[in-house]
Amino acid sequence: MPNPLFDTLFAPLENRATPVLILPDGTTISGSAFFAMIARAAGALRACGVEPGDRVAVQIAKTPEALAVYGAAVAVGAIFLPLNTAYTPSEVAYFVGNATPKLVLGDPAQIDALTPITARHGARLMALGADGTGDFTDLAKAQPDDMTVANRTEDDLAAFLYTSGTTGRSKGAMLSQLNLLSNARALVDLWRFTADDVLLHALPIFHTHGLFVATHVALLSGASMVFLPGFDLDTMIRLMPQATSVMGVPTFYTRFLGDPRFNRDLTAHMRLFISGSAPLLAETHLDFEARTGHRILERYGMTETNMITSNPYDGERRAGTVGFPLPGVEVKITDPATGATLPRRETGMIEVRGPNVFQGYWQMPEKTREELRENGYFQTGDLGVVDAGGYLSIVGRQKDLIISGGYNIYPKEIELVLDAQPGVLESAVVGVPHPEFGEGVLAVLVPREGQGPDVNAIEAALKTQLARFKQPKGYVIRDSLPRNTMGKVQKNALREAYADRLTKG
Ligand code: MCA
Ligand code: AMP
Repeated sequence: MPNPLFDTLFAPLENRATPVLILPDGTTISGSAFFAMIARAAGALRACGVEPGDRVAVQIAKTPEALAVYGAAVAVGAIFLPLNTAYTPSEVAYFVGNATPKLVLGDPAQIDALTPITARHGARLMALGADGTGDFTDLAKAQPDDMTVANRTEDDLAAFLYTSGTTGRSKGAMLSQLNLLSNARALVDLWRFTADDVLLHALPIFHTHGLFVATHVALLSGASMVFLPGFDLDTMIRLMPQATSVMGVPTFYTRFLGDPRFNRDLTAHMRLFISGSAPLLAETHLDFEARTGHRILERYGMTETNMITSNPYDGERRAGTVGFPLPGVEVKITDPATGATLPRRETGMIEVRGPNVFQGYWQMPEKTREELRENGYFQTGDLGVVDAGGYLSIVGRQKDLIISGGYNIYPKEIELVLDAQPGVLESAVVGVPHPEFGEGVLAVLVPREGQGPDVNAIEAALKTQLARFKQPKGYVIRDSLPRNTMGKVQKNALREAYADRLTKG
């Protein structure tokens, strides 16, 4: 039965003798062995009662077994919902309540904390650990390894990826098979991936970058992945000689440049270094070229749209720009106030239309209408300008968003937690320069009269409520927040006043 995403990405593995995954210890998993893992995981999903259109939420470590669950979700026609492993149970509770998955997979150490959450929403909970074991794996091992694939069309949904808005509440971006497939095809062509490529894969697989860009490109082109549980500099340097390509966030590249072993000799054989998810400083681009002779290829995307633009493979990869729209994708710059299209070289809102653009936010039609125009253009909330040569540069954000090491952090979500702390009258959260993560979270607190906030107590309280990467890396206490005549907090003034707060010693 047809299932375009499965047929394109996973079916070709069945008869592939070459490795699809290479693990840090040198063990390899061939295409056919991985196909059998997917078949058994699909059997386990069915044994849990998962049917086409059901959601399967996973908060599990990056392992071959975890990737097989994704393939299995596609095979059974489920909607895959990966969650950041750093989320606290209280954060996970929201996603489970909103998406009402049939099945949740969690780390064995989290099962006790997750049990009341899944019980409340009638979801089944099973374990899959960082070593690949757990009761879900046991169930999968008991399944036959012949594959049964559910009938799907390109318009069926394949995944929900949650992304927050200015309100601080996350929205499930609904991605169809065609959204994912069209983008993977465009990227393989553009970046010239082939079966000879070996991608050093250190990104998490719960976001678009690691799952839909890196993994899909490798699967579609027949490339292999050196599949690492996370970014560890020594491991990256040790395994670089086996690879042809890297995809990473800018923090990967600043970490590489911080190590003298990362030099021209180590990278001489490499074909391609790609960066995205956050702005790559022109300085990093130039330092990288001086050190290695390679020009990083920077591209731009969003959870709602997959990849939108890319610097060219053959032409000039221009530092500080994100290149041209992908084939089949339209980009225009509009006046944020009126929506009118602006001429080249004028700065405005980046809007995007094409087969890559998502189907809307799960059960939030009014939010969908606010951001996705009737004519199909999606308003990214990023501000950009197209130069005379057609290169797009991102010059700012209209949305109140912090991007730290490639993770998106919504100030409102943190402000709500801070405002509820004893001694805090009000708070403002801003992103300020951070040497390693590009931007870091800074909290500005206004004390209640006669009752100053205790920062240590606040830090301790936040630990149980917010993922580690969202917790402020610095605190400032001041008498009041700067406001404009409308009463709106002037975050620019705070960003300027405390610009060096996370960079100086
Ligand atoms: C770790 N920490 C962070 C971050 N990562 N803090 C802020 N921002 C972060 N991104 C915290 C840790 O909790 C720890 O805190 C301390 O910083 C040092 O941790 P370390 O072990 O050095 O960090 P790491 O585990 O090596 O992680 C850094 C990382 C990781 C490898 C850059 O953040 C990462 O994989 N980022 C990629 C995110 C990504 O895939 N984004 C794509 C989204 P403490 O020591 O205090 O406990 S998709 C997307 O944006 C769109 C679609 C697109 O265009 O791609
Ligand atoms: P997400 O919501 O996780 O999908 O993150 C998407 C956001 O990441 C975009 O709206 C941009 O603000 C930012 N982004 C992605 N790639 C780049 C890039 N190459 N340069 C600057 N910002 C980027």
